[in-house]
Amino acid sequence: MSGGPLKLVVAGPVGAGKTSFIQSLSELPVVETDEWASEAVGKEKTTVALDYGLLRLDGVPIHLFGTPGQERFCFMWEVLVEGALGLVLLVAGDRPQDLPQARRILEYLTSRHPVPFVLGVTRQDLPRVWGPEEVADYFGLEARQVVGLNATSPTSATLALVRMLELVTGKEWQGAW
Ligand SMILES: Nc1nc2c(ncn2[C@@H]2O[C@H](COP(=O)(O)OP(=O)(O)O)[C@@H](O)[C@H]2O)c(=O)[nH]1
Ligand SMILES: [Mg+2]
Repeated sequence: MSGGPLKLVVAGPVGAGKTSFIQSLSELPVVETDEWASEAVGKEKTTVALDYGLLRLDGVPIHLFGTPGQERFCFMWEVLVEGALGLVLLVAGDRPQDLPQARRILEYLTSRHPVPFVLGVTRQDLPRVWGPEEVADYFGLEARQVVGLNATSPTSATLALVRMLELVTGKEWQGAW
């Protein structure tokens, strides 16, 4: 992992947990660009441009960029994914109705820039949500590529990040690479 700043992109539908995930991992206060939503997105404010956070792994800075969830901002997704180390695509386990949109985002991004990705199913701390196995079936992905998490928990978010980095490096995490 060398050559230029390391960038990780977090994508997914509105409400998937992107901003929470970046907040859970970032050592800096997250720069948010939330604005009043122009669509009914189930919350008043939503990310319009991007979220930015920073974390260090073994001293190596990793820049975290969260993409806006609304599809009218899809041109931003592409800009962000270019040159990224990896992609974390999030979908909320209690919003199966968002799975088709999550699939569209994934296909949109990976068809333009082949990038290693992990699919994160958030809200695993809540009862009666879709688990990673069910979502893996829906996407036709291997179990390894789909991870359940609570995006609001730093420990849980870190484990999802580790899975992503294992996929990127092809190595298992031993406490260091
Ligand atoms: N219980 C629980 N709440 C979550 C989880 N992820 C996100 N949330 C909450 O869901 C709401 C939307 O999350 P947010 O990070 O803003 O989603 P975004 O639109 O993808 O950036 C917030 O109120 C979060 O606190 C999770 O894994 N578990
Ligand atoms: Mg957000």
